[in-house]
Amino acid sequence: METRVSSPTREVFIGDGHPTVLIGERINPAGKKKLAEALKAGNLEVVHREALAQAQAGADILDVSVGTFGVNEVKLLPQAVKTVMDTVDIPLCLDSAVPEALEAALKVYKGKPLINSVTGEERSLARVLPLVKEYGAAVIGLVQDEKGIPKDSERRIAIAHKLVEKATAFGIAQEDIIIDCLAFAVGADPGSGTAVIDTIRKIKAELGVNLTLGASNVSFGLPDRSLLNNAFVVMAVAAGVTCLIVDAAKIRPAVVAADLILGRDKHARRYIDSYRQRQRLQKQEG
Ligand code: THG
Repeated sequence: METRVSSPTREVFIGDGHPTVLIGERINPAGKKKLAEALKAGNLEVVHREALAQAQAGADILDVSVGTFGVNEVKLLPQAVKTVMDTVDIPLCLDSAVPEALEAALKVYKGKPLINSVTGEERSLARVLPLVKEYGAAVIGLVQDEKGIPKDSERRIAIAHKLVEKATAFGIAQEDIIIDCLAFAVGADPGSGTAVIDTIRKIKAELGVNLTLGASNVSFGLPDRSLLNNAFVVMAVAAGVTCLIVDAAKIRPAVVAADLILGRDKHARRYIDSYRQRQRLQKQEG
């Protein structure tokens, strides 16, 4: 199972035979007052800067979200996507809960993007799957439906089956569906960490599709979030997740280490390169 996404000049492959793919999460106004204010004013300078920084930090794909109160996503998402395409040459993940905004972004995107996301809700399936098919994109499917995000593994797995069935019925290849098991804050619910890991293992065994996670959700409300996020992504990768929506600058070293341990880094080349790059940066800074 191999998902291919692309920019005009680069291809990225997601799958068990490849190192874990990192989708940079930082172009997203959630929890970032400055970025939210800039976006409301139509200023895309921060988007440009974040794109550069994340590519430099080793993100393989960039998630682009402008969703915040007071922003017209249909207008702004394609503008943000153009800004990012003019800044970096890596593939993009178009992130919006507004299908019209996804469509507007798809119209300007050059290459094969990831669409983030479709849910198990009939309304979302009916609106987003045709876009995935028409634009030849790949899509992230969230395991939530009209009743919200199920707590138990069985219902999450059932939604994953439904997402894959509906997409394939639309003529979308299984390779182009990536399931997101949806992580919860462990501080709020002590069982949520193991529930997600358990769900990942089962969906992987039953469906064989690629899997992703937005890792930062795990640490909401707790101190030293980066430590928790790092511990969590290593477990998720060991359980079968093949791409992650993360802050690459904070997460990449641990994921590169996990990939080496799991046999996805021949001759430890990426591990050693990653070490050398951090050393160079430290010297520059210190
Ligand atoms: N699954 C999928 N897509 C997603 C998510 C997911 N997209 C959005 C989100 N979750 C992933 N992106 C982010 C972006 C930012 C933060 C977390 C997840 C974040 N922001 C800090 C905060 O809220 O405190 C602020 C960070 C800062 O200022 O540096 O944590 O799960 N498919």
